[in-house]
Amino acid sequence: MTSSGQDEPKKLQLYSFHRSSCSFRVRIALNLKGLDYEYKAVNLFKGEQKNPEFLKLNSIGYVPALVDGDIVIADSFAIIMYLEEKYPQHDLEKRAINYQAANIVSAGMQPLQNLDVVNYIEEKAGPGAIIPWVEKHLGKGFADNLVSSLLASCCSLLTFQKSAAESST
Ligand SMILES: N[C@@H](CCC(=O)N[C@@H](CS)C(=O)NCC(=O)O)C(=O)O
Repeated sequence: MTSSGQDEPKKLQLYSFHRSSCSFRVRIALNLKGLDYEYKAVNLFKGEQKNPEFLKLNSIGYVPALVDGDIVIADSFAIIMYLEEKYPQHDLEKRAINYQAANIVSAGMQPLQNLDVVNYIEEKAGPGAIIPWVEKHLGKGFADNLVSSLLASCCSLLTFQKSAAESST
């Protein structure tokens, strides 16, 4: 209870695996925003994402999942959008560029290398078959420095806005 008699807000909880790129991006966002959270480890190599307790949070069996009081959000992109709306830091234009870069990675690249996919390909096409598959799909996403150019344009936008603001004062 706080001194005004209200319940203390509960600490955010992040269900995460240290090797999961989807979890990295949420940890990065939480840290950039300076938000304190409780780390709940889910070991994908031990299959803990399939434990009934975790499936109650995310029935598809993927990390990350964020618990904010009664709210459960189980998708890195949705979590980051939620955090930005709840604790806004950026203008619309910068958010749009960031969402584009994030979605290329989270929809066009990462899902193609998920454990389920990798194991399935290795099972059907044999050991090592996964390597050209991953190279192909990572290569597409990183072609022409697509993601880095987007992020660089976002940074130059920031620099431009900062210098415009400085010159108008
Ligand atoms: N769209 C989801 C994808 C989540 C996802 O694919 N998580 C991977 C780790 S990066 C996972 O939990 N994989 C477990 C498995 O394949 O069994 C997100 O961005 O959060």
